[in-house]
Amino acid sequence: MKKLSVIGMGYIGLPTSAMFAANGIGVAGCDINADICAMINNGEIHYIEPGLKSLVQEVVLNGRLKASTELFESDVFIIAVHTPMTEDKKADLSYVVQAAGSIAAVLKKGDLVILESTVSPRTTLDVLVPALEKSGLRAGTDFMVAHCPERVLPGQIMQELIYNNRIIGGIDKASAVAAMELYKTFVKGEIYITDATTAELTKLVENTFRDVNIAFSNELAKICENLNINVWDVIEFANKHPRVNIHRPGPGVGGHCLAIDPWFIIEGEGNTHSLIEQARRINSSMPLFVANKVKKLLPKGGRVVLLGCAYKADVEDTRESPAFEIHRLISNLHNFNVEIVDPHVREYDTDIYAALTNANMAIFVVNHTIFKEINFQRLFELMKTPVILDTRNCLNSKELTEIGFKYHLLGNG
Ligand code: SAJ
Repeated sequence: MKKLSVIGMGYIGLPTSAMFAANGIGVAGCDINADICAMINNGEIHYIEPGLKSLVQEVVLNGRLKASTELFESDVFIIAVHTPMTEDKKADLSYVVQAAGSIAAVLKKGDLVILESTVSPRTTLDVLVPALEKSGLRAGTDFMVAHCPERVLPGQIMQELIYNNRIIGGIDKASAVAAMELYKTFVKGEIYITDATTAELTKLVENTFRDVNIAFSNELAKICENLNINVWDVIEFANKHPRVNIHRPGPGVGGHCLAIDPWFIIEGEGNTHSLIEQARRINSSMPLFVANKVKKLLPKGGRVVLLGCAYKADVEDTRESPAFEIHRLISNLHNFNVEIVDPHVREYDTDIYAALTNANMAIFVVNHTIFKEINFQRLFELMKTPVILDTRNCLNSKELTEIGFKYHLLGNG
């Protein structure tokens, strides 16, 4: 039986470890954060992901997953550390390099190293391999290296880990095949093998496709407001065409993937990225678009409540969420007092009705399912001026208008 170490017990490393462990492979989980390791060893997890906690409890209890701050000798190493973006919008590979350094210290002949973290193109060849070769061993001859980017959707990670297709890029065929054999342990989707750089760019391109498509829909939202028509109708009708699939406009694009990955493509390119960069800028302009709309609707200012600051529906993750930029922009307008409420985010989990008492406007920034349970009749009675701005088209406009709300929709002129 092979020994597997997974470095990085975060959003991807922990569920991946639990999945291997649940399928019979002993996993040594490694993280620089001792508190996280202690939590895992107690069968606890440090973030919310449906289905993860029970699986972690099971594999910790049966001894197949054990976390430590130390990295031990293994046969396979999976790197699942995060790759933040630097101030100047480049991939910060320092955690990958640090992980590679600790692997190099225990690497032996015949080992396989797999990079799951999202990285800029050529990182596997130009950064990871040289860092591992500091061991004195040679990649391709003494050990194998593959890039197997994660592609799972937060909130559905446990199912998607099993059923999504996977792209695996090796520094050579043997590396790709060895990684494929390993993932077959639990992956039921197709596994496609290629070279490392192709796998790296493919991963970035998937999220960039969504980002560019969303930018298109956001631009349409602006155009429709100018034309005094409803963008949601336009998109719905256009999407009736068999070859059209326009994404949803909104208050901006958040999360650690779509808002970041396009920059990893742009970083290594000269002048060939104007479309990708422009799409980023359009999506980043949406909080200002929302703030301007608020100013137009409430010219005299007042108390405004933002509902939702997670980066998308039904998650607790607030990374890159446009809500904070909207908050900053509206707060900076004179005579506005802005509050955030989000039942999914511990820090902002305050009473919705209390927050909206005497408020002049409720802005729905996130389409959390839980918002559907709001008693709008009660809200109507509590608010000073019953104005709603729906940035996600997630509310029942007819019902709200009947209650007496002034309902406004992003993208509807
Ligand atoms: N959004 C819109 N309009 C849309 C779709 C999304 O405004 O039509 C916004 C969301 O509100 C959110 C952001 O975009 O703020 C990103 O949300 P998302 O659901 O598109 O994606 P993520 O970031 O949660 O996960 C993506 C997924 N990639 C793809 O679907 C191609 C996931 O499979 C990846 O594993 C993940 O990125 C990642 O880790 O790269």
